[in-house]
Formats: sequence, C-alpha cells, structure tokens
Amino acid sequence: MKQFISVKDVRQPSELMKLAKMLKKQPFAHRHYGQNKTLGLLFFNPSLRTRMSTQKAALNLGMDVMVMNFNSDSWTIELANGTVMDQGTQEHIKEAAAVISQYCDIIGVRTFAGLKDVEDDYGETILKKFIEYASVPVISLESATLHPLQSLADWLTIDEHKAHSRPKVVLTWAPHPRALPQAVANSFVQWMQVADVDLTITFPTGMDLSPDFTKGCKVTNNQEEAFQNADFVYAKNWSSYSNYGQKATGHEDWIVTQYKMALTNNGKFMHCLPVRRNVVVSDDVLDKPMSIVIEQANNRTYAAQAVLLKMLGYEG
Ligand code: AN0
Ligand code: CP
Repeated sequence: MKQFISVKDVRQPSELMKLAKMLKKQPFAHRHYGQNKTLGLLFFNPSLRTRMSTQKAALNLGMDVMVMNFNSDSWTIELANGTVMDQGTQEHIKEAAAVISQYCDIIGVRTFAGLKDVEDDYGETILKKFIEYASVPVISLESATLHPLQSLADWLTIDEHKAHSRPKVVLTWAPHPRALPQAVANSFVQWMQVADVDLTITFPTGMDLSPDFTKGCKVTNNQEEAFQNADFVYAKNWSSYSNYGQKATGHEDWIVTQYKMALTNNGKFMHCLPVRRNVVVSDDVLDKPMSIVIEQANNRTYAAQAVLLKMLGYEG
C-alpha cells in the first residue's frame, strides 16, 4: 500500500478489517516488520486519539516514531507553486516533504478542512502536495474530507458488537457549538458502503453531506424514524455541504438521549470523540453500557497497526 487516504486505496477492505481484528489479539506478533523503520506523524491540528493510538500502533510493530506539530513547532509552510516567498511563509512544502522523507519510512499527516472554500477542501491541497513531494508512503490522520483510520476502527467495533448479520447502522447529525468538518461522516459513509450493513443517514434539512458520498444511501430528515430498530447509532456533527461550512442553529433537539436510544433495537451508541457532553449526547447515554465509544478509541490502535503493517510489506 503506497498511500492510505481513502477506502479506495485498499484492495480488499474487509481483509484489512480482519487484519486489525487479528492484531488486536496478537499486537506484538509482527515486531520484526517495524525494526529499524521510522514513522513520522505531522499534525497541522490538535489530536488526542490519532496521535497516541498511531504512536502505539507503531511501537507495537517495533517502529520508532517522531511527532511534529506544524502549527507551533515548525516553519510556516508555503503550498502554492511559483510564489515569491517574501511574506509570512518560511519553507515550501516541496523541501519540507522531501526532507521529512529522508528521516521517515512512512509519513502520517493530519490537516482539517478550512470550511471556507469547498474546492480547496475537497481538492485536499495539503495532503496531495505531501503525497506529491514525499518519496515515502503517506497515511491520512484525518484530512479535509476523510478520516479513514477512524472509519476502519469504527467498522472493527461494529463487527465486534453486532448481534446479527447486516446490522442497521444509523449515522445521525448532532448539534455542536462550532462548525466542524464533514470528514468523519463522509469517511464513515464510504466505509459502511463496503461493509455488510444496512446504513441510514439522518440530518436536519440543510445540513446535508456531499452527494458524492450520500449517493445511493437511505437519507431522512426524521431522526426518530431513522432510530427505529437501529443496532448502532453513530452521532457526529458536521457543517453544511450545500451552504458550505455553515453551522446549524436551532437544532439543539437533535441531541442523542436515552429516550431516543429507547427507539432502537437495544442499539449501541458510537462517536469518534472528542464529544461535547449534553450537547451532542446526554450523560444518560454516554455513561451507560450502550455506549461503546471507549472501545472505538481502543480500536484506533489496531486499525493504524493494520495499515502500517501493510505499508511495511506484510502480505498475509
Ligand atoms: C474534529 C472533526 O469533527 O473533524 C475531529 C474529530 C476526530 N472534531 C472537532 O474538532 C471537535
Ligand atoms: N477521533 C479522533 O480522531 O480523535 P483526535 O482528534 O483526538 O485524534
């Protein structure tokens, strides 16, 4: 695997999920693959889970890890070609990506959507330039439009907790005080389409996702109807795609509560975290066994480990 930025980079996604499942049982069985190899993790945005779980995945494989926070510790990076760099930016991505490739065998990059210019975000400028100028494989640690390591961990979590085949999975929009990217939701939809699940997406009118992702999916603006008989409820806020980057107002009642979870088929509650308590979901859901958010976060390690192991040449 030369890059991991989307489910489309994976030849057999269900095999990758099964590899993650196997690694969870035997996390230290492939340490020779990572010996004398270095992973570089580059963050343009904050992170708890991605940063720690991907480091843990690399350590489990015997790799060394270097982490760089680009917003505080590095030179300010120029992305545009042909610029006269006499203003704020100090180093061009051409040199930065090439130099990091001298030190690292695999590079992970986290960069959020700016939520101002749809073409800029959906063009994945920063990630694509890293891929272009790096000479080693690149992993997305959440890009402007996708979060594949999260989705792979989500799929593993659903697979572990499903009580029957083809479970009903509901992706529900939830309130949030700030405008957030669509990446987690886009990516979850993309991976659920290759998983054996019955997916429904629900959001208030106007808070749609890109039709490129929701095409062919069951979509409803009636949240309670969507929750009927759900086996898994995945909550996430995102800003509007059609009214690009706008946050919703007046939809506080889209919070996930115990009352709404009672409509489900003894459903499990999922969220990628970080989550704002009693805004996105109430304490009476998050603090109950129906919440599997901590197991989701745990599974981030094995999702990352499966991707790293493939990049290190594992063929099994
Ligand atoms: C980010 C987002 O919605 O993309 C990261 C989630 C993993 N969330 C926040 O900024 C709260
Ligand atoms: N879920 C997730 O990616 O969390 P972080 O932003 O803390 O990495």
